[in-house]
Amino acid sequence: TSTTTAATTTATWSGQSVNRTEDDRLLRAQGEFGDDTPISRLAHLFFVRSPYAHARIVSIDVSGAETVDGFLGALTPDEVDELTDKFGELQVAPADAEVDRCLASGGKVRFVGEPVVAVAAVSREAARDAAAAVVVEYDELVPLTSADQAVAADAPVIHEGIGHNVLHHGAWDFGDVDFAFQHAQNLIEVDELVCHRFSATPLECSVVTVDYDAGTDVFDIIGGCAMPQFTMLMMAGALRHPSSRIRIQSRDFGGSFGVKIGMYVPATAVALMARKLRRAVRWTETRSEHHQMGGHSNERTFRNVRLAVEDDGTVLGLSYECLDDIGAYSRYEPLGSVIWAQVANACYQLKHLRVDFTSVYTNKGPTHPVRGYSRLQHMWLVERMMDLAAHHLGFDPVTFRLHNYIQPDQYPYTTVNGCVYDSGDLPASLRQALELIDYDDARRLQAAAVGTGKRIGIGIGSTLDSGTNNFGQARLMNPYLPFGGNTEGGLVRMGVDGTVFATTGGVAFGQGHETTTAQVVADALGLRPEDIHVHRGGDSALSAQTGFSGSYASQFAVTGIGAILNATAKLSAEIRLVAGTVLGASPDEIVLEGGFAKVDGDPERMLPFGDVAGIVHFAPGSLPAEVADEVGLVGRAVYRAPFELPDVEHKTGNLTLTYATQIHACVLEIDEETGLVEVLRYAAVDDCGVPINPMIVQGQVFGATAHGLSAALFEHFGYNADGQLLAANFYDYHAATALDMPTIAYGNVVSPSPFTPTGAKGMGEGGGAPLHAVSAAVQDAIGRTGAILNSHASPEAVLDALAGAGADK
Ligand code: MCN
Repeated sequence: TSTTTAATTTATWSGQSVNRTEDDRLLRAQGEFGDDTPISRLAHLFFVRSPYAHARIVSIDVSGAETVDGFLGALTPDEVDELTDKFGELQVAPADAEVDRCLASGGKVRFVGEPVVAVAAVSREAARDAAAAVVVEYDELVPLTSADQAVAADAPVIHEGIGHNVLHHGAWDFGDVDFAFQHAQNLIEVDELVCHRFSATPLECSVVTVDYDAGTDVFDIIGGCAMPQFTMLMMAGALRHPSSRIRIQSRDFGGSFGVKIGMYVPATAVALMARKLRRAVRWTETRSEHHQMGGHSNERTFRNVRLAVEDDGTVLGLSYECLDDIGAYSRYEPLGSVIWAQVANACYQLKHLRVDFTSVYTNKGPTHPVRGYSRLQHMWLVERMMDLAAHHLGFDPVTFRLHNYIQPDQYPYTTVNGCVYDSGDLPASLRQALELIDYDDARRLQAAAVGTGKRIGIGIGSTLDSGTNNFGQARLMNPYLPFGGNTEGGLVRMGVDGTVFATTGGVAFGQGHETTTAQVVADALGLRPEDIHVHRGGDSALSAQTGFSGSYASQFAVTGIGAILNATAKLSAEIRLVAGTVLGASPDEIVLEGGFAKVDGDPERMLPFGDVAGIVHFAPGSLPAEVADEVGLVGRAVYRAPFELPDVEHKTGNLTLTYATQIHACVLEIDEETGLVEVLRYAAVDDCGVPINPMIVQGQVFGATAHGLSAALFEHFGYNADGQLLAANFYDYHAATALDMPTIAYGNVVSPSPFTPTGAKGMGEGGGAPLHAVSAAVQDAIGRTGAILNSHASPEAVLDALAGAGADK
């Protein structure tokens, strides 16, 4: 059901569930994934990885590898230290002294699975054998496997150059928290809550192929890369190589969900090997390797969490301390320390907020952005506290939320830290979600289950997906960064025969960009989506023409489509100028329809697009010079968020452009004996403003829901005391399959964004609502006898909670 109508008035294709253009080639197995590209004289690379979490490297002997048939070459840390600079980082001193290179640097290894030596051979198998023959001698050091160990006064230091294990510390104080705590009648306090470590497990692990041309000194890189321009910059810096001589091409790839932003690290080793061997080299990551260093989510411990609540249920203020365990290297961190602030209020009218945030190094796999990066942990905490407060004060969680939600007439809503939420209707979304799970009936089921050995719980997850801005927020942490928010580029041109081509800056790896781009361009030029040829921006050579960007932060629907629309408007103006000139009309009188430029209201006077292109490309002399000089039938444009820079001094940020909401509701059953959880009913209600393609939006919602449910119920990257990863394969790390998934009832509400060209809001990340909904439902099943203090509803955690461990205050 929709509560509002579309903002676009002339849309024929936008707003329709047009079938995805990309599916035809993917379903016929004609996609081109990492391992598919045929390359002649291809060498294969395999990494020798550290078996220890923290150790000094005493010696490395590659002579054994040299005797393996097919061996081609090896790359050692000493060579890497000599040939490269450390990767660029976002952090400021002293944490910028971190040593991060593509192989273990500074004579140490810092997590199990860290690449130590790279070996190349004529086949993948030979490379693996050669790697196995490399002997590395280690001197074990004490591993730090928790954030608490890392901040202890006598903790060994992971990066000696820094001198301690703290990457970043920030105190964020918005409003007047002390006032809130002095005046509220109720204080809900929890000592500790933990958001667990999981990841995204894309279907395709990373595959990177690098060809090096000694003649032109160009690295040609093919691999799934979510941000080609960012990767190119990181690699250019590390390799001391001009970025103009690094080309990155991402073709089809089986998902990123944020984690493949880190591909610049292994890709740098592959590039060095390709240059060393003067031949193309491919690295194909195994699943275990991916689990070890493919990028984990932020593992966050919240302490001294306090929520101030009035007797009538009004939430006034929240404060907490937080320790983020980011693993051994700060790949894209410490952005996680601050990016939660985009959603400081979560979905609520919170007036006062204080967060003391510390992110620390440990001897675990590095964290990367993972769908909902850093924000979902904050929102999980807020949702948890809402439920605990409702339980404690005797409110129904639904009533409590409806009372505290930001109300529809309050948008645009300025949050406690100065972000502007654009639009939303949370109460309508919640009511729809409750209808979809039949809330009243679920409560009856719950009552009927009492005493049966099964418990029923009902939970709500309220969440936001904040589209468009990472870099603006990064300035809050590091004011020296040159970034002032995100832009995205787009290029739309007409070929010599009138065919229209569109090139996006965003990279597509499953989101359906080809289709939605074709829809909006078709509308703007009076064509059909199948008439538009879309180049996805996964090629840095192409996206260099369109602008810096890639795919992250649920931004394509806003910035990517915004740029494409701006570019199309420029092309449209040129078409109308040429046609008007030829047909003797003003450009304003020309309408574009069905592949023709027509004089409005005069059906006799029209020019096919092919003729427009023909005149411009082959007969420019037939146009007046001032027109011919103007038109190239190319529209190139950027789109940027129309906001000012954040006020760094006061730590406020208003560069995020859109806030899609998702309200999930869940009914689950707990087996009191085993602690097993079964989801009985599930509803996801999305409000991403005006959908460009409702079917694609629904697909994204289903994907994000499955991801979140899997994280909540199954996925966990645990480490033992030695720093060994306990879930390095799919036997030990259960990622949900279709069989594990409940039927998801889908609903939508449309609150158009007043800030975007189509009224759309970015929504692909989903915001982690299933994590919140599952924790809430387990809490509801358990009631006041225990509190759900961990985001992972494992059977053990459920049994602990049932036993009343960690009772809420
Ligand atoms: N869309 C729409 N109407 C809207 C909003 C979005 O039709 N009102 C469409 C867009 O045109 C786009 C898709 O929905 O085709 C997602 O759009 P958006 O929310 O802008 O997100 P991005 O395209 O920028 O993609 C990134 C986002 C993120 S940050 C993660 S993480 C994620 C996600 O998308 N990773 C994914 N979805 C994924 N889907 C797949 N299959 N694989 C991943 O790795």
